[in-house]
Parts: sequence; structure tokens; C-alpha cells
Amino acid sequence: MSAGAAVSGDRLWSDLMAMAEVGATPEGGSRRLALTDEDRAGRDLFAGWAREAGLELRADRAGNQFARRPGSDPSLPAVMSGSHLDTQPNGGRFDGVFGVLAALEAVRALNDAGVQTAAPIDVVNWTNEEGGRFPRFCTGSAVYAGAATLEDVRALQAFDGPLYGDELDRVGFAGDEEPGSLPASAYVELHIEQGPVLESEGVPLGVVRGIRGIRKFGIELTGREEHAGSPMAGRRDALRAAARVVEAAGELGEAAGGASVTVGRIDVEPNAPSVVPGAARLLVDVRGAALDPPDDLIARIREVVPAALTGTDVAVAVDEDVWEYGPVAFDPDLLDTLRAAADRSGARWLDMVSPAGHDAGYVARRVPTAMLFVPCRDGLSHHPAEWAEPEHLELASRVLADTLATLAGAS
Ligand code: HGY
Ligand code: MN
Ligand code: MN
Repeated sequence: MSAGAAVSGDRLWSDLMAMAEVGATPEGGSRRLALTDEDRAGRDLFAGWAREAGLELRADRAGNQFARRPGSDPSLPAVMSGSHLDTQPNGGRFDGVFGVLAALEAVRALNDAGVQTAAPIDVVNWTNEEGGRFPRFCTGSAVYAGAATLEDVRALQAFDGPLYGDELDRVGFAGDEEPGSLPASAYVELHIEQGPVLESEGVPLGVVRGIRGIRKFGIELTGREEHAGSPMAGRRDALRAAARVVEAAGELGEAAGGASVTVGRIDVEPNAPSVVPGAARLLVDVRGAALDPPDDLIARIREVVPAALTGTDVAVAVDEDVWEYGPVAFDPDLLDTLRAAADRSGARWLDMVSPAGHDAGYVARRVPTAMLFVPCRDGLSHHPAEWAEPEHLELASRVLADTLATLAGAS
């Protein structure tokens, strides 16, 4: 029996539904914000399953969690597959979780099929992929890839107050391994598409050739606090000014074919019902179309913001410092290996670019990397109604098991 044939979609589905109960939300989603007790509970549940599958658990200093299936030649670099178990504040059951548990299922299938590989295989759970609690996403994989220092990441402050480093120490995720110190020959990440393409095309698999360029920066608006009963004339209302900025930036996103502009977070001061807002800080997320860098769109946003504020008497400062991620092109040879495995499965597949950021975007800096997508209902994600079909998850896991066997030198 091949590793792909030994994949059990029922076992994978059962794990996904059990993991969804960790931090379950009333609307049927999951809330496991990074470095919280719920995140730890999810990691512990995964660790138990991994041990049952005979895998050896370890972690690096950034808290990234690895579960290793030994190969016959331990001197060979590992083949890695995984994703993340942390979620957005009101997240779904599949974002990230599918990639970790599909990799675990693929390894179990190798076990069940009695397939011996030369190289070890690491199932990986990257720390804080989502950035729903902290102002940066993919911090664990960024440290692994050398794109950020552990010191810088540990100094990040959570939106709810604590420092990343203090929380990392509190939940006890960090191990002794230097991030990125163990060699790896390839990394494959399975994920739901988080977009509408596969579902609308009726195609069950997406071979992901890269990830869009993502930029994040802040816009500070400063007006004047005053009584909510004060005359309307002469006010300097920072939140009304923010509304103009959000709309103007959104219109630029709409006009920039295939790009996206989102203001997902506004902090308002003093945020009191009877006080005209004196200050507002917007966090802007800009994503390029396909693999085009989004930097010209940012330049246009910088131009449109002052114009949008004409007549408001509200001061504005757009951050000079822009956080940059991608665009990322994945490894051509690994993509061909994935395409060949998808072809062997007999399923149709599309080449595509990821609309969302993933740990693979950083891991690709250090290791040949590629991704495989499955459709998600209505393209919806970062929402409790996020959904994927069991047969698509099983199919992609079969392709993954076959790919891991090929990459790790199955005998
Ligand atoms: O923002 C992203 O693209 C990822 O889902 N954290
Ligand atoms: Mn994800
Ligand atoms: Mn996500």
C-alpha cells in the first residue's frame, strides 16, 4: 500500500473537529490567540497525538514546535510539513490547523503503510502565525528564517498588553534549539485557499507558486477631545477624520485591480461615549496583485490621506516605517514534485498565488518551499463559518503523503 492510500480522511476529520473544541466559540469557530492558555492547550493536544504516532517532540527558542518521524539516515536534512495552530480572535476550524494535522496524518499514513524513509520528517507548528494578538504575524517562522531576531519579537507588545517574551516564557513553548539550526531539505504547507478561486472553478487542489507582497503601517490622526455636547462647528473629531481616511484608502484598493487595502484595527482615544475622539491610530494592511510588490499603492495612499482630511483641522502622520513581507516565489522543482503527485492522484489542480500570508513565506528564505491549497466554502476565512469539505482535505493529505515519501527517499 502507498502512503497516500493509507491516509484516513476520517481520522484527520476527527482530529480537526477535536482541535476545534479547544477555544471553541459560540458561533462554531475557534479562538486560540497566540501564546494564550488556549494556544497551549491546542499544542498539548497535538503533542499527544504526535507521541501516539511515535514522533519525537522538540521546540526551538522561538517556540516553534517540531514532531519528528526518524529516517534510516539521521544525518540527512529533514523534510518538513506543517502550519500553525493559533487562530484569529474569531477564527475558523481549518486555517492553519489543517496544515498541521494533514502533515500528522501523512506521517501516520507512512507508518500504517510501513514506509521507511531515508530522511527524517518534521511535522511543524509555527508560533504566532496569525498576528491576531500581536502587531506582527508569522513571528515564529520569521525567527526560524532569520527574517527577525528573537529579541525584536520578544519585545513586541500584545494588543491586550503583555510583552511577547513574557507570554512566551509564561506558556513555556520555547525549547533549547537555535531557530533554523537544524537543516531541512524541503517544506510543504497545506492550507485552505482563503479565497474563492478553487470553489468557483470546481477544482479540488491549488498548487501555490507564491504569496502576494504584504505591507503594514500605521496612520496617526490627532484632533481634540471635547464634550460630546459641544457645538458641531469647530470640532476636531479624529474618528470622523479616520472614517475619511479608511474610505479613501479602500477606494484606492478597489481601483488597483487584484490588490487589497484593509484597515482592520483602529485604536481610539479616549474611546469614551461622551467624549469627541481626540486621537485615532489606524493599522493599514496593503497586499499587491499576484506577485507584484504593493509599494506604488502605498505611495498613492500617502498622497490621498492629506487630501481626504481637507477642512477637518485634524493632524495626520503616516508611519515612515513599513513592515514588509513578500512577494515570495516558491521553489520551481518542489512545485513540479507537488504537481506530479497531484497528477498521480488523478485530481484536477490549478496553479495559483496565495492571497494570504503564511509561514511558508518566511521558511522559503531558508528551505525550498511550496504550498498546496484546498477550496474553502465561499472563500471565507478568519470567520467562525470557515469550512472545507472532508473529501478535499483527504485528497490533499494523500498528495502530501505521496510527496513526503518522494522527498524523504522512501524505500
Ligand atoms: O494575514 C494573513 O495573511 C495571515 O492569515 N495571518
Ligand atoms: Mn493560516
Ligand atoms: Mn489566517
